[in-house]
Amino acid sequence: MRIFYNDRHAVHHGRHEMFRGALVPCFEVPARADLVLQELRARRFGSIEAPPPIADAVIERVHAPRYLQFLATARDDWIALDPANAERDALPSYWPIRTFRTDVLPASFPARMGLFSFDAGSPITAGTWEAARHGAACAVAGAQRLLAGDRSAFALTRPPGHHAGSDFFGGYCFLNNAAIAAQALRDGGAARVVVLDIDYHHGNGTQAIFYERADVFFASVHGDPHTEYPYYPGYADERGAGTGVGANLNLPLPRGTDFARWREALQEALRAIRGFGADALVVSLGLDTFEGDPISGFRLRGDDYLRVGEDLAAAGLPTLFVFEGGYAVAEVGVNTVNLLQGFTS
Ligand code: SP5
Ligand code: ZN
Repeated sequence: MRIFYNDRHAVHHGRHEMFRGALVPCFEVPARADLVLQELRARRFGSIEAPPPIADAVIERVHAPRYLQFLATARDDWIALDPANAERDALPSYWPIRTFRTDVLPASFPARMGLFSFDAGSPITAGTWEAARHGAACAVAGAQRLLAGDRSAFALTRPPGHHAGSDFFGGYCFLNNAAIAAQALRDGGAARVVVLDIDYHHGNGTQAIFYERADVFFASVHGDPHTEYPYYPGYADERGAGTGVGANLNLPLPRGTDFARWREALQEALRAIRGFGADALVVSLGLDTFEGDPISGFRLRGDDYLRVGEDLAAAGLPTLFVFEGGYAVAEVGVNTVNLLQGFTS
């Protein structure tokens, strides 16, 4: 399996996120990707390479130009507010809910930041734009391998992507790597593509991007939004809209769910995927379903990921894995490579 590694990921290293009124250290840290890379090397799994650069046009297939413009200049705009901001990360404080105007682009940077985000947990740092762009390049390079006939590929990158929508960031995500890859597969000739999201958190960004489309099926197994982040989307009755009706499947599960029950939901998603008749599969690979995850509530164990990989392989589709969440840093490398090993065994 070819692994496209984002060797620029560590330039995005947020200091703090807002949690219940306090700034706490970021959960989404560079060591996560470092430890996956270390485990891949230790087990001599796959061939690790750098992706070719990505063209803006490929990102623009998924993300709105005014949002990309915002991200590209956010750091400079933040420092222009106050030179002392060079030592701080940017977090939003204002959001335009419901009846507020969102058609006018505010001149104020903090106001623009709220327009393009949905939480205060996703700091924009000095390296966010660079790391995110290189990450999207990894996902697209993997998609190109599938189009060239490879059975599988892995985009090892951070920041993650599945919470980012066409024109918003949040949930530690800025560019939706999985969605950009799915679109690249479509544009490269795959008629029907599936994104299967097995991160603990609902992939609201990916769902939103493809919600009205019949050519990209989105399926997600995740914590019940009644109690779990991102709270507002992710319910089972979200089935798609317009021509996309039926091409969205949410399988929310309660906090505390163990592997046996989680695996039944995975099988249900895989049955739906088989029925859809896809040419390629993109897996949003979050490892925050692990029992030791500090911010999540499922109870998968290390060896369970071998079985997950086997189940995914049984779908029989060219498969691109895109790294998403997983915050039990000490175990994230072993769990990730277990899953990939299960897939290839
Ligand atoms: C990609 C991904 O997995 N994003 C997840 C974003 C979750 N953000 C909300 C985190 C809430 C932190 N809860 C801390 C609990 C400490 N006991
Ligand atoms: Zn997650």
